[in-house]
Amino acid sequence: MFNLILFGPPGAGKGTQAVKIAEKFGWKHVSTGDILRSEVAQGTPLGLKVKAVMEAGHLVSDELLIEIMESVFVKNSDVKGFVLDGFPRTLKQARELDVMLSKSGQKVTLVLALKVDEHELVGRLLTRALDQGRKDDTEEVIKNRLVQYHNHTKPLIDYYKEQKLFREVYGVGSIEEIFNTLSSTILEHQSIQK
Ligand code: B4P
Repeated sequence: MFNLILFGPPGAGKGTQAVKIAEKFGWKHVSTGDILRSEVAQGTPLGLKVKAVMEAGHLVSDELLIEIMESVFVKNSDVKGFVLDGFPRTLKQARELDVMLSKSGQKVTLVLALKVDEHELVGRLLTRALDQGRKDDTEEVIKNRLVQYHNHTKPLIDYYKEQKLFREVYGVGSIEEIFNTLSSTILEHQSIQK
């Protein structure tokens, strides 16, 4: 089983690339952002709890995210692999992910990070605001999301570097070019594992 974490700041292209990777390799795409947005759209108790937090560009609590991911793993015990998009986002989530995977004898296989400079990130998210009208794509909220990334998510780079799981790919260029680089990095990693 291949457990891939697609890593990067908001707007780096994680969601865009995760869909393509999941399709090519036959893996299950799990976007915690999509899961949370769907709860908000349906007005579930969980959605009502997280709506304001998300709209302000803050991180939803680790406890809720861990609960969500536990149920994802239970429901998808038969898949060949996972593309985790947006999870983990804090050190606590990363450590809990290791615990959850170890319950079925699994580990994180590879962390692929998309490297994109901040100016490009803000531009992309503002463009998405025009196309999709996401409430967290305003300039002020984007700034907040980047601060959250620097404070809580960026430290995961060292966590995964220490485990020699971290690989970085340049995330600027055409979607297809970036996808090809990500795919060949995965294939290379698979061949080393065999
Ligand atoms: P997410 O949905 O994960 O938000 P994101 O980081 O902005 O998504 P992503 O990075 O995938 O955007 P993409 O590049 O695809 O999370 C939203 C919120 O949910 C968080 O702020 C938080 O509140 C909450 N949340 C989620 N997970 C959590 C967790 N684990 N813990 C706590 N809270 C959590 O897209 C960006 C834009 O760029 C798109 O418009 C795309 O078309 C464009 N793009 C992509 N590739 C491009 C390229 N190569 N060139 C030009 N544009 C490109």
